[in-house]
Amino acid sequence: MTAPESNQSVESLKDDIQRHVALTLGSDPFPPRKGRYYLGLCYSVRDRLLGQWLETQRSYYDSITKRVYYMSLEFLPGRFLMNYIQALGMEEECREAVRDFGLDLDELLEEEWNPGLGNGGLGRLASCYMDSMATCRIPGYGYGILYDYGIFYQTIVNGYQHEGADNWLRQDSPWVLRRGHFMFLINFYGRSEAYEDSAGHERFRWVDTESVMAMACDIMVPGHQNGHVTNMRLWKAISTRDFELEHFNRGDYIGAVQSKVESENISKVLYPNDTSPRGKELRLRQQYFFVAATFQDILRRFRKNNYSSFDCFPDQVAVQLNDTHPAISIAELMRILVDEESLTWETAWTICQKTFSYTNHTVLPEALETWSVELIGRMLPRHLQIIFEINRRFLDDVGKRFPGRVDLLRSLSLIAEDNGKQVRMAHLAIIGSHTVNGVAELHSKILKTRLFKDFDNLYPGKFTNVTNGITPRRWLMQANPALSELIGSVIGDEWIHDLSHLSELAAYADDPEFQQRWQEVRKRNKKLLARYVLRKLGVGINPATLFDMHIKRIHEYKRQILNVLHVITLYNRIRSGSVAHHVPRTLFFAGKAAPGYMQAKLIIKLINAVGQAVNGDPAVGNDLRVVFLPNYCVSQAEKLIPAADLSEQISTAGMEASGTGNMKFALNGALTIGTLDGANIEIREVVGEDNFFLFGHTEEDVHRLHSGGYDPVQIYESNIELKKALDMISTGFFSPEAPGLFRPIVDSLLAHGDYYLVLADYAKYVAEQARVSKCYEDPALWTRMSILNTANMGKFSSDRSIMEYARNIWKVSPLT
Ligand code: GL4
Repeated sequence: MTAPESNQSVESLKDDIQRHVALTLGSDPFPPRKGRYYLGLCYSVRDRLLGQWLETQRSYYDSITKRVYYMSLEFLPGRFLMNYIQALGMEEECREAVRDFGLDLDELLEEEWNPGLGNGGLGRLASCYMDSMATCRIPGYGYGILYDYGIFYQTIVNGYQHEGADNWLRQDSPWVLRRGHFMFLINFYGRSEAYEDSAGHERFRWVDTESVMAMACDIMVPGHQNGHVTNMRLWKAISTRDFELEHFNRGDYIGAVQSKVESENISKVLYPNDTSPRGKELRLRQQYFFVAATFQDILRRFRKNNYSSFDCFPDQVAVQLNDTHPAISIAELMRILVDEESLTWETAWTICQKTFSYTNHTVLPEALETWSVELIGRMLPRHLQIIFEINRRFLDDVGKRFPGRVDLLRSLSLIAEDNGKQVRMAHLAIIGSHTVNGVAELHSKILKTRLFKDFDNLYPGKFTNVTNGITPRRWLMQANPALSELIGSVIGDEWIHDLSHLSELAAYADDPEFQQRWQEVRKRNKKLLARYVLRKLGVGINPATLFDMHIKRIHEYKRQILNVLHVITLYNRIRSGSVAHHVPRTLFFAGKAAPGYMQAKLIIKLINAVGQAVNGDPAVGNDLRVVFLPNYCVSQAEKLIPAADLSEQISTAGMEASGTGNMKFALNGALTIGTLDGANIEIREVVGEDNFFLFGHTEEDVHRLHSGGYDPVQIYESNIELKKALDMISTGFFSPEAPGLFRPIVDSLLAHGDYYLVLADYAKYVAEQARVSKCYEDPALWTRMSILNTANMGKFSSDRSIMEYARNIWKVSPLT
């Protein structure tokens, strides 16, 4: 762009900002204030995107292509403003415009609240996929719920997690476009009624229901500088008019208002459990609410396209179920096709199986969703009937193929009987879909060989793998501008669209000048983070130390405890002077614990208590620091990851389905210490064994140890350093005011069998950490390893994942 044009566009942007401050917000533009000008900028950027968005949506209709519906109860998009600005290629323009008002763009960006509409990896993955669908021009939509309250706001009080309300919509978000004219009626409860149609066939209808309205709220998801803007449609519950009238007619004004409020509760709050659903009625209501609204929208579009018959439905519609949370879709589509569209059961079932595909995101037994037959029968009586009929036909079929195999019928049935009758949502999702995928090679293998072995035998070829990915736009370009610029200066910017180009960096891995520039960028990022930590916690940290990060949800399988045991071990070594010299480290922990997960909350307290002891001990000085950063979220991750030297990916092998934080770190040049779990295995494959710190038992070892013979107490007795660390925890060294406080943690390891094999991996972990320190002492070696990590991460772009889904599962091509 030439200079005069650019001046012109800066001037018109400035005019727009002030116009929005005055006319949209009704505020005085003078003097320029941060909060108002932030919003003025948001509206000005939004204006520039809306045209592209309308154009994209129109192009779908013009080309009548097959569309993808990505259904997810969670999204974690992170802040939007910079994402939009960069997608439009107007960063310089924006910087200049706000600078002219005496403001700083980076400060304005901090005004934006994070939309916390997800728990962790699963929700963030959905947002990376939206970004890639837009950038790869895959025609599609994201569907979910617009929660009023996102994931709780975490504060740390006296070392304990406290949960606060995350009222992110308190001040209307400029990014949420409310579509008051797109409202659908959603039914619940009531009963299924049999009747005879004119041809004398028995049919069913759902009657005496209670209802609520679903209102569409849209958020734009732009592709990177390609003019393509995908829509993310989130539903908000609105009370129905007739629902209120019924009460008004009875003169019950307060009752009418109360029932209005109650029905709107559906979209009030996100359930804060990661990998452990609770069978709560409101949660099932959320699931059906969003499923029913989405299918009405899908059918509305399908009908608009002049369809000739429902047979071509799967040629127009691909629905991806993000975990089992939307799996009730399968019963809902059957209900629509059979009850409302009068299709035969067989035709309807064929359409269903051709339409749906399902992604499994976890093998943890506590995470596999089930709903009691009683609850589904009460809330969704017709759906329960349909589920029973699906099951009856399915088991009939299995029975014919494998006569006499009662065990098989029991293991495959949609209904589990051992704990009261429960519907297994994963089984429904598997049999109602044409394809089921895991999210990393090992995870997909475990699905086929362990968790869903019988299904894999029954349906050869149905199970497949799509390894997760992350968007390089947010996780490198936006989060790490300094590294992006350095990369761009040697290999150009093509990596932004095609991450495999990063491999060209490998040629520079040993180049002393490039190495120095690489180190400077990393040093700068570490300084920025140190400043952030000082601002947030009032704690000073030294950017020259090794930055070691363990940031993710707090869960026993992710083994924050193993890391803590290492920290205590280092602490003891420093205090006893048993190591000649020590590589100074700063340990970063961040992550939320589910509010009802007591052990995880106690782990947070332990991390903080160990931090307090270590940081306050003059014998330690600068050699070891521990910080716990409260309220981990997308924006905080964007600050932490570019400053990391070491990425902790130390889950018990076989338990982390994939992980995506592991990818973000390696992409930004951190080295990984990790187990052979999830996507770690594939990361190690591409970055090379020499550039990855590996330790720990394999998934097969874990399986064997779980089958019997594992004795953590014997390990404890025979390892002096381990014993000392555990004894300090259990005898109150870190909790002198309440010596027994951390007993439950030590009990889980010694008295209760150490299910997550922390003790089994301790010695190897500590030894590998020593190797980490040794490598860090050789800057040329470390920098080379760091460059080679970034250079080889091309595979983990979410563009690659999305194109695999598009080609192999959805059968859609990018728009031209
Ligand atoms: C998760 C997995 O735990 C995580 O390993 C994976 O990366 C993510 C996205 O596939 O999905 N499953 C659930 S449940 N929450 C997750 O974060």
